Amino acid sequence: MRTQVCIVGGGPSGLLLAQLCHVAGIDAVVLERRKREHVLARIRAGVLEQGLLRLLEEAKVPTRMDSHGYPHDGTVLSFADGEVRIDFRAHTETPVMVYGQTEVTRDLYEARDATGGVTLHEVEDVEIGNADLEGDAGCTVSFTHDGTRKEIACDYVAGCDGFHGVSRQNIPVEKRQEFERIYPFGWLGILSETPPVHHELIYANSAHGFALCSMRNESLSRYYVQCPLTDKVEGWSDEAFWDELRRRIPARHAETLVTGPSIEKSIAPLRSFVCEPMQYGRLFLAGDAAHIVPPTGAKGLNTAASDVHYLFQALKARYQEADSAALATYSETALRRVWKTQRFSWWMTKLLHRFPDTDEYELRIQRAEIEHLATTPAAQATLAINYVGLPY
Ligand code: RFL
Ligand code: PHB
Repeated sequence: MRTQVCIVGGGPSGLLLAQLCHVAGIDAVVLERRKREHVLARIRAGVLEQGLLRLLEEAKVPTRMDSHGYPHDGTVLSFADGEVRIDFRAHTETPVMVYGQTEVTRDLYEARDATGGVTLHEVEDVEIGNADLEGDAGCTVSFTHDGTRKEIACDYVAGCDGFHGVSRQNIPVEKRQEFERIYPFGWLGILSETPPVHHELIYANSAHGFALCSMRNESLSRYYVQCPLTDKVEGWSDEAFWDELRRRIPARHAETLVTGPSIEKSIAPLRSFVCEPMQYGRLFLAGDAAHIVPPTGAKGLNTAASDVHYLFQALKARYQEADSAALATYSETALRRVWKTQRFSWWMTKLLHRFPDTDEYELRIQRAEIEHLATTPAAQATLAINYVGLPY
């Protein structure tokens, strides 16, 4: 087999890149380790920036955004002594879109099916060969599929295989630097077929820890509570979850919260991570393969999308104008935005969570930061500008 770009990973980053390439006449093959149903069953992001919406349009992906997407003009942050509404529209004239990652991924798979592009599922033992070669010689990706060892010759490899993927490991250790923060808590999340407690998201900082009220539609809610890393999902009954959530959100919402059985429940650890550089020879990393943020700022999928944008622009220049300059500086370009979303996600996490080792001094600093935010329009504007998405 031969292709121009071999994309390792069929999550949102890989599929979006594949569709953009298709529209630009660049040939791509997608290799995914899991079954399609597995990829589609993962409940993850819920808030999309305009940049990602524009990319889906550019990739000519028909979405169900008109019927299933919910534009949000603001979000609520709640604290022990009150609430602050961050008005996105007033500060940025830009809403965000509440539309599940599951839906985005389904739309992308359907668009890929329609184009007849090659996507191989259940590939194992992916190995990238000759990634370091400069000049005209291409590289290879070998893998096991249907019990047979196969090889694809290609010009470039896009490593879109998420945090636990293999692509990043192909950058020699001495050529890569990794930056990491592990947070001392996780998020216990549930999905329930109940109406959302409020029409906007609520990020709650409470004495009992962080909580988030989110949603997918008028009858499907997504809620999270900060929990110790040692907790197990089996140890959390639905009742215990609802009780804990009620303790953490403003009383007026706790009183009207509609509860019901959870249809999904999981614990996600929180981590910040960046790999530099995001490229090596003919290999280019995009999305979670190169960086991770704690979900507090809703930036993971959105930052994956901005990487895909920069990588696609660079590939287009290379194939349509024989200009490789943007490819050579891809990592530098992408990392500038990556670090800004790292900063924002880290800051939101510090602002809203209870850290187990926090002393009284740090609690006072957190309270001062909150008061500053609640009383300073410029601080609210900064939050809004980052939340709706920095320009590409
Ligand atoms: P993914 O989605 O992990 O996809 C990578 C794909 O690669 C496959 N793979 C391999 N394929 C072939 N060979 C291998 N060796 C492979 N190894 C792995 C995997 O099976 C998978 O299909 O990475 P991608 O595409 O870069 O997308 C990143 C996003 O999924 C992620 O950043 C977001 O989900 C993060 N995130 C959020 N982001 C937002 O922008 N807004 C949000 O509101 C938001 N909320 C969240 C989140 C993540 C969460 N969790 C569970 C970590 C909420 C949560 C709870
Ligand atoms: C979600 O709806 O899953 C969600 C929303 C906002 C976040 C994180 C997760 O910051």
